[in-house]
Amino acid sequence: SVEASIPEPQRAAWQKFSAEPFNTKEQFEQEAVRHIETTLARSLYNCDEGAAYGGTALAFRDRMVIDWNRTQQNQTFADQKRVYYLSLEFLMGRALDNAMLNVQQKDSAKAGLADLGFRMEDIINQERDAALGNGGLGRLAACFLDSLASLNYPAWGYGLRYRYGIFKQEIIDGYQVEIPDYWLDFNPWEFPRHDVTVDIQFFGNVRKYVDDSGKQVSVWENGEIVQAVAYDVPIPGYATPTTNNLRLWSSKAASGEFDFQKFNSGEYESSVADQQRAETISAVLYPNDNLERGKELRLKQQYFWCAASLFDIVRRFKKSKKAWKEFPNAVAIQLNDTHPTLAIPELQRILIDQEGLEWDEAWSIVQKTFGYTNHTVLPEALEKWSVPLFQHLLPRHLQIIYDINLHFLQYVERNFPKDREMLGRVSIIEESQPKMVRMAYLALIGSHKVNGVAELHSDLIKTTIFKDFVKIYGPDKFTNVTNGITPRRWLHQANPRLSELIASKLGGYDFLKDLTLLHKLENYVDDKAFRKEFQEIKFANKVRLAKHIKDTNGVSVNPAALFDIQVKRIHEYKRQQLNIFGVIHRYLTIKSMSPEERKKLAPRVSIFGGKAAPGYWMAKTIIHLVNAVGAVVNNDKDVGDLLKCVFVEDYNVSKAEIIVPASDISEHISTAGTEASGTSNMKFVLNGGLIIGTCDGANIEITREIGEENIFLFGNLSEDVEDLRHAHFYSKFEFDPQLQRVFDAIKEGRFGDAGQFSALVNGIVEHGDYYLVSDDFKSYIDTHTLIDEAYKDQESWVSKCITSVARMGFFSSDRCIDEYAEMIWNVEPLSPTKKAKGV
Ligand code: T68
Repeated sequence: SVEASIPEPQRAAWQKFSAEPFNTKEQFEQEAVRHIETTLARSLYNCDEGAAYGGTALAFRDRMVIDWNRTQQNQTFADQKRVYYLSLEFLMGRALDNAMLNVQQKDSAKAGLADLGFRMEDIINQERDAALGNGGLGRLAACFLDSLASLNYPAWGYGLRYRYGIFKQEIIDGYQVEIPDYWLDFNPWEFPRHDVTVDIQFFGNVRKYVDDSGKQVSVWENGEIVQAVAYDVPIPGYATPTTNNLRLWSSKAASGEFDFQKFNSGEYESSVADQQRAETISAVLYPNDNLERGKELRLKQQYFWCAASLFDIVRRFKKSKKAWKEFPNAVAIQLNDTHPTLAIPELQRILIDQEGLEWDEAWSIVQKTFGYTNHTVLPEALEKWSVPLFQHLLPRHLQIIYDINLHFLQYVERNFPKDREMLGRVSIIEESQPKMVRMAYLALIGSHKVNGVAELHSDLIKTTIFKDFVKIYGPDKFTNVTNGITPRRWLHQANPRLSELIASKLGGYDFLKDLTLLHKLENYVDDKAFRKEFQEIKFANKVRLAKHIKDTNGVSVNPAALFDIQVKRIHEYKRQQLNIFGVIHRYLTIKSMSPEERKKLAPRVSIFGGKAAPGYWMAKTIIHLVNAVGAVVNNDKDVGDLLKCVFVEDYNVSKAEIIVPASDISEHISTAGTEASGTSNMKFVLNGGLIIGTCDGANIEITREIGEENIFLFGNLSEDVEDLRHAHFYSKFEFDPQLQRVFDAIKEGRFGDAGQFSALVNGIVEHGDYYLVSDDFKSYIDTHTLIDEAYKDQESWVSKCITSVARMGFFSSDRCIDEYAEMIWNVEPLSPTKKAKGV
């Protein structure tokens, strides 16, 4: 055991003074005040909310560290297989509220803070979001970390410690403006490990020679070295002592003699410049979602992070002194999209160049170790890197990739001798000018399982981008793991009153660990008191959002109106343009009505939010149109409360926690076949909102779970998309008159200079309407009419909402992680040691 390795007298001394986690209000206060007075050097007389946040966070950090150390020791000694989740993005949001809830000490802290003169909510709001991600992919990684810890899996996350997270969005005169997000001023949640460093090489050349035993050896040398420094973030599980680790790498100049010489020979400035160039690698998160732009610095980020993580994983494995063939029994590595694909040739390189394994033996270890998750079929999002760039930056890896490809193509040739064209189609190297490395193919070939993130998506990858590979490897290499969300953050934390109401009926909070228990709520669908409380909670959440909108946009919205929300990254495939055209249609309809007719209408608030990639001009145009429409509609006396249109600035995780619980209807309206899964759809339904959506991504499974009668589906199906696109080019189009009326209003300049929006309209009218907005428009607005009617019948509406919540158990990320563990990783949970205590 751990203890037995330490001599008795020392053990006794350690145990006597070892830290204990606090469990009461008084103990919390003692810890918080100590930190405020010592760590932060403040006092009763100058403790503002920022300092109170600091003291609270540090008190919780200390508490988590005790369990964290214990967990790491426990996992090391248990020596079970571990999971490593490699993701270039972890969209964590705020940590304090989550930490308080997961260690179940929020009540102590709330009472303690009240004693000290502070309100919990104000303290929580002091924290900045850790926004190291773009959208769904990054937030999925964060939900997975929460589930891995909550389910006691021995697991680590590996990522990059960006100095700048996703930009902060400001709306100025209706346009998006990006502000850098420098978030590390005060980050109590990370532990710099200046002793955990890895030297990472770039550029250089490969020298080959034959050694004494006659073996070909490759040495990658004369490159430039950058140092990776580890920063560790504790990830507390819910209601368990298990506290896992998220290791983020930061880049700095290698402290070699070279710099020292430069420094001494008076080249101070160029030595500082080297320093800064090295630090650039982990400086900034690329702000594109579902788009790859082939920038050299991005490839550098990817290799830097993969190489540091693999070095760390291999170092840990080697301490166990096991044979290399045991590696896949000790290590499972999951690739979150193709961003970490370089980990595949990197492990092969370590095994053959450094550890001296034969190619085949090494490759078999590699394939057993990796699993690859695909998150998109959009062609513009599939990663490709130019061969010349690769050759320059990572010459040895390019050779290894060519060798992987050679072995693979020989295998294909043997098995499909008649299909010569297949070789070109499936080659990792695309024979273009310049040649390109297709990362998704490399990820697939180097992994033992490939999964999509919702059923439709997992089917689509098998019939489109990976069709040939299904023939080559057979269907069993491909599987589906439908995405999920953590109910801790997305129910308990974001909607505490709903969580409490559910707990009161289900006899406690067990549903937060087993979300399928929600099914028992169906017994309360007709319970008057329950329904009333459920509605009151929704209303209170809408009041909270209305206040946020008033404070930030200056627009008053009526909380009794139907809140219709679309918040997600702005992208043509997600079709915020369809939504805003629908809003314009509604506005024009209201304008054309008599005052008597208007009285029969259901009041609406259309709420938009989301960031556009800074270089995505069309997405920025959509934001501009939403704001331009809002400026007109919100100030039109004819309209009043019947319609408001607002754009919530700077949508992020902490804003989502306010917005999601306040929706009546949310929009998940991507062109069928384009949204791999979607995860906010799950969040909205879990919080008692209904959704309008296309038959796409996880909407389909949500429908299956909650029932067709509880969702508003519309639009064309994915199997018809190809033909519809084709038709736009080969037949003359008569647009739906209602959509035509919307376009006419824009062209007349009713929302400002029409020229600003012409590209958006022309994309549909003249350039083939790739996202099929015109094809789905009628069905979309007809469905909104149904929604208006349904909302008027509040009794049946509430029944739909409650029934839906009760049937959402499937969409917990806990279910999802258990599926990965069983089907892909072959790992078991490790029961935590009972008591959190030092060595
Ligand atoms: C999203 N992908 C999918 N990508 O769009 C969404 N891409 O359907 C799915 O639910 C979610 O992943 C989780 O599976 C993204 O969010 C990116 O953010 C991204 C970032 C960089 C490069 C490419």
